[in-house]
Amino acid sequence: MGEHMDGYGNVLVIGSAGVGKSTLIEKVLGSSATQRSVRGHGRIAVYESLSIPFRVIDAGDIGGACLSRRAGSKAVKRWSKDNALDGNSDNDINVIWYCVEGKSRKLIRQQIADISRATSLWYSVPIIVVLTKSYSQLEREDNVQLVWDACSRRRRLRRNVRAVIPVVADTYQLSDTNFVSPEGIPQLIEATNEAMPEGIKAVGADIAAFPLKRRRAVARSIVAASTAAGIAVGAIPIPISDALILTPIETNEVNALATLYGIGKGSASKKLLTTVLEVGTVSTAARTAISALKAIPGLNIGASALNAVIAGSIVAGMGEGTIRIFERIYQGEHTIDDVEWAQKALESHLSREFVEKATGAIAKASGSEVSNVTGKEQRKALAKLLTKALLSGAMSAEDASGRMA
Ligand SMILES: Nc1nc2c(ncn2[C@@H]2O[C@H](COP(=O)(O)OP(=O)(O)OP(=O)(O)O)[C@@H](O)[C@H]2O)c(=O)[nH]1
Ligand SMILES: [Mg+2]
Repeated sequence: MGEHMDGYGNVLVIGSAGVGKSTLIEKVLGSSATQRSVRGHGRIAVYESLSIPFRVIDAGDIGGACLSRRAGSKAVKRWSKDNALDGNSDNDINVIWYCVEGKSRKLIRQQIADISRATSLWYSVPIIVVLTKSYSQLEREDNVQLVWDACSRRRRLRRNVRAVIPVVADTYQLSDTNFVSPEGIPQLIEATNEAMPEGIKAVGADIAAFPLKRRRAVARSIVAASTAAGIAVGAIPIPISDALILTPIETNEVNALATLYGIGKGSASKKLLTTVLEVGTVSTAARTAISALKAIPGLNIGASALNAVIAGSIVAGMGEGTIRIFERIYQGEHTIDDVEWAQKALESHLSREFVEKATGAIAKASGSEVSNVTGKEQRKALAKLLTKALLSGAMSAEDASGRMA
């Protein structure tokens, strides 16, 4: 299984049980990654993906209990040796991701104290400390500093630890309408490549392309979570303008996407972000889209479900349109000053392709899987329906042509 990919570096992932190693690997490599369980090597699993320029080895809980540390280290050593016997030159571990749960300072201190021992077999291999589950934005900076301070007291770590990266691998739901967006995956990919030895490192356009693909996947998960939040808010009957009640969710969505694509929140990009938001909330394009969706004939879902699905559609359509704009800025085809272009592009997206797709999705919403359930179950079914119709494959036409209408 999984053709051997030449010239790939090897990343070894270490961390206690349950810190989020598997989740992290899945989000970095994408769902199309191949997994090889290496026979006779204990628990180790080797992951490869065409979209990422390195191989990732999950050795389980090497940093944890004594027994599994020894077994895990032995398994990795054996894997390296066997690979060498096969004539593979790329048998060495090139970079270590040391995963530490970023949720509690006490836990971080304990786990950092263990790095030296857990990585002692790979004496001079660069280490990237990944603070997993860094859900609290407020604590991220302090936690990173805490790790650097702890490492600075140990000579080997001072030399080997190259980066400390807070990560939220997967959307973390705080409530029906509130969530923490994925964070840190592109930075981790870039730092890992940076730490690779010359010759293995992906360079130039190659390395830029890898994070772009992964960014798009992360962007989709931000939009999916925002859509679910839009549906939840839309289901609550509030007597104000439809588009306005979505403002907080859309603000959150656009800001998360801006961060993901390296578009700052400073004064230079303020005009762009404000314009994008206005298109999605108070513009004629948004109002026209909403009226078009409301006018779909023959729907047998209740008023609250209808409002919910329209709200979700708008958030999904906004998100998809925003991704397209930010991607092209990220690729250097436009700048954050091309506000007029961005406005037109988003308006055109909302008034044409989007309405067509959303209309189809909403018509489907009167089908049995939605109308036979109520409450939370119904909102879940709606979210699934909308993300499928409005997000997946939505970009394939642009992928082919590299252009937006
Ligand atoms: N929402 C969210 N959940 C996460 C994240 N990272 C880990 N989790 C959850 O934390 C739990 C443990 O994550 P895993 O990825 O299985 O952890 P692991 O380190 O592979 O665990 P072992 O294989 O048992 O050593 C799972 O329920 C994950 O869904 C994250 O970034 N976001
Ligand atoms: Mg796991």
